[in-house]
Amino acid sequence: MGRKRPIEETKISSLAKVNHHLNKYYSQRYQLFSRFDQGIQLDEESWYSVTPEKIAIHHADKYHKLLKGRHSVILDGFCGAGGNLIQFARRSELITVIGCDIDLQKIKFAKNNAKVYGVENQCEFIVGDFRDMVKSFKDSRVDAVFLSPPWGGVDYLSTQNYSLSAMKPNGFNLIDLCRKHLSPNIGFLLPRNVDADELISKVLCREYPELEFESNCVGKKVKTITIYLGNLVSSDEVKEKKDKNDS
Ligand code: MGP
Ligand code: SAH
Repeated sequence: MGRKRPIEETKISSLAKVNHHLNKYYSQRYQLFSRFDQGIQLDEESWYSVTPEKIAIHHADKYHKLLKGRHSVILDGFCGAGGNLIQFARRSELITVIGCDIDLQKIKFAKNNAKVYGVENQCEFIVGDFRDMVKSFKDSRVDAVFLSPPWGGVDYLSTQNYSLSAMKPNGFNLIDLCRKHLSPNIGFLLPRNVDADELISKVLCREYPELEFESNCVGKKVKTITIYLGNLVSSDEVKEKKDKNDS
């Protein structure tokens, strides 16, 4: 008699079978969450949107360097099922992560998944539209923001040069909102087909003197791009400076 599969795995496996386009994500499940078998819960959008664990750990290292081991607050504006939120919290007990998502179901998954990794006590959750929520944080206790909004579904690669203005919410507006109401220290997770020229020129004319542009790989494959703004830019690794852009 074969091994009995855990209930959650069976449920998700059948979801992946019904939705054939989810099969490839299911086969990468341990890259998404190494503790997948301990009760991770995801819905369809989360399957194709969650940040692979290795990349989320890298993001957390980057923020931890900025926060220098102090008590700090990171706001994960589009936390989904918690791929990034969990790793930010795991990086240090001194970090509190506020996870915001417009979808109550995602917040329920994020809470459950944070529990699987034992970091639920470091996480706070807000259900709502990030654009509205931002304004209630005027007297900010936020040290840094992470943005990973929807890219328009699994077909985001069908365009050659992906523009942040095509995102809903508009990615350039999100940067402006964060800078105005929260913190200039922003990490923004972007698709690998992002229009880098447009991105760099439009961000640098937003009073940011520099930005860091990074490809994120799992194995040899580039999965995502991340840009860093404000103090998240590593001083020794400045990729694009305003003076270079101007010359
Ligand atoms: P992918 O291109 O769908 O997968 O997404 P992959 O494995 O590169 O596909 P292949 O067919 O080219 O091999 C790559 C990664 O981008 C996903 O694992 C997610 O982390 C991230 N991602 C994808 N989408 C559609 C979104 C999104 O809408 N929002 C966010 N924040 N991340 C996404
Ligand atoms: N980084 C996450 C995945 C984020 S996917 C992870 O690793 O798990 C993008 C999320 O943005 C989705 O969960 C979606 O519900 C949420 N979202 C979409 N529009 C939003 C808005 N206006 N405000 C807040 N969240 C939003």
